[in-house]
Amino acid sequence: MLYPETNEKRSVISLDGVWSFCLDDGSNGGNINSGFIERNGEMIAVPASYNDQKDDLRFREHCGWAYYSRRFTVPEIYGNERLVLRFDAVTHYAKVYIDGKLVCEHKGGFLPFEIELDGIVTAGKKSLLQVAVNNEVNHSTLPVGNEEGTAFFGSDNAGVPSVEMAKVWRKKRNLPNFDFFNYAGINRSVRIYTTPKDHIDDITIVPDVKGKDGIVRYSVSVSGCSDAVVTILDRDGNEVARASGLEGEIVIKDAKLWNPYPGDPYLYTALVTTESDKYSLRFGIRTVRVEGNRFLINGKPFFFKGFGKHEDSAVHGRGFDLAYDVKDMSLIKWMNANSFRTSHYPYAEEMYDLADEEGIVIIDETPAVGIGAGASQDPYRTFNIREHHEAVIRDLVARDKNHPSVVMWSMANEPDTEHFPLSAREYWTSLYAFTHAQDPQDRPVTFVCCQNNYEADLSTREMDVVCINRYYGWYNLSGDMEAACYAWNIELDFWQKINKPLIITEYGADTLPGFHLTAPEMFSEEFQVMYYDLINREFDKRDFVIGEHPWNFADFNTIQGVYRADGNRKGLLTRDRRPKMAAHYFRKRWAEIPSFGYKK
Ligand code: GCB
Repeated sequence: MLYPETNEKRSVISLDGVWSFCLDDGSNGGNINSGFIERNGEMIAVPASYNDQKDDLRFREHCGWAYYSRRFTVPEIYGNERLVLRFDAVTHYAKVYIDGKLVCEHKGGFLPFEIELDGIVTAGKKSLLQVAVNNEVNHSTLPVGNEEGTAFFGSDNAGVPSVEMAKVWRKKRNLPNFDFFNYAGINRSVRIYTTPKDHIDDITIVPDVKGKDGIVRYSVSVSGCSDAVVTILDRDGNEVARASGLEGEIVIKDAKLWNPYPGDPYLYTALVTTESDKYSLRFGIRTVRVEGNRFLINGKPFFFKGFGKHEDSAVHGRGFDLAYDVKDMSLIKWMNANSFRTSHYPYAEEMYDLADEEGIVIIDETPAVGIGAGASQDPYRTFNIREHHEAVIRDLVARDKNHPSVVMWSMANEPDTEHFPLSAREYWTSLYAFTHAQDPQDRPVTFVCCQNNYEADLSTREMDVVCINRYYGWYNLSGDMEAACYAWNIELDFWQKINKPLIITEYGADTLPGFHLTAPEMFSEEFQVMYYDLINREFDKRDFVIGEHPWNFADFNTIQGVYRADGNRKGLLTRDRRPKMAAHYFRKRWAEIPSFGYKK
């Protein structure tokens, strides 16, 4: 799927701004025709989550439908163009109405969807756009919500069996099976873009390297056009190669490769023109391959220094904020990191563009978090998620396939692979094959495992790279770093025998900025530094540990509960991006660890 672009042939009309908004009172079920929206509308900013924009628990805790509404007019000059309405992300379920007519439904809160406006909107005439948004999470959504009445970190069932408690709860509530706030609404931009009637639908680029040359296999899908010319421009805009045809192979002599930070992330532009349309796509030439227990980028062993992140900031919630994205990129480089995982959902497209530009490597994750955790029945047989999971992977790859920064797909975070190991293995290995088949670049595929009983888990070892989240010294063996390091070594001995590359995708300790101790104990800044320093020394002894991603880049908001004071505090930075001592610690450590060749 192409990102909207303005050029000689195309233009973009932003529908971001202040919309009218209201929460459902439980009586409308996502339908917009009762006059309810007109009677109850109040101002809300788009894009942004609605939860923290008002000073009222009803917005924060809302569960169910909410309604957005605004009017728009497409300028008359676009009367002969194809018009497409694009939502970059609506969380988690959207019903889109134009002039009272349902024109689209979309499930999944983190990927774009589009509506062709031909026959629906007339240029020069005012239209009413209304969006019903549902934020419910359950056993058929990704991320997964709990249906049995137990909140992940909730404490409101004090001593009462949760199933009993659920009966007396008066209001409907979400019980997320994940540790980040269930921010909802129109979280990313809304636009109408124009293209000529005969137009380019999609472009796929598959780069390779042969000796000193770059090889670019491409394909262009079109509607109404019969041919395409692809011109490759270098960074300065000079033509370096050209081909014609809807698919083909282009050789770029003495190509400059896209290299991760602090190397040069060289980007070329593929300028695609047809008889009527034009689109320019930036891409990089690089290779990605797993070999033995190495992860090779451009044929050299790469070491992942970076983070699990979140899209999370005050007021905006999970709403798109370009300034935060730019700032985060700056901080990633300031800490001498080279990578991050889009934990626990696909991020805004703009972030991937920045990563391409800065040479920051991405592990691209779906929103499949919490599958089965704590479930009493086999989730792979009882949850209705497979079809949706495949749709999300298909759309994720279609959206992000051309980004050089994306080097691996993560199908999920922390599914249960331990209690129903055989059906888990069947689910994950078949989805692994499905994901590989979707990707024209055939990047490595994984999911992130958290099972304490890692020997019982038969799925993680089947992935291209083993990714594990572990909290020895925090949730278990709390504060006892000697025991934590011992436990780490027992586990690393196990993975060593599996003989695959391993990335520690999460480890960390909640830390209150400004809380200092001379003898480091939990929650102090000194403890966080000691925790990482001691554990990292163990990782350094193991060649197959090819990456360390402390959890988390920054403090973030989550569901309230006894484990969480003002959110999850495991950030190396505070939520407003100020460094804790551990940020300085990693900045120094990673200055001495090269992106390539750290582990031979
Ligand atoms: C995990 C989860 C992450 C949580 C983290 C924690 O394993 O993947 O979403 O936030 O632990 O801090 O508990």
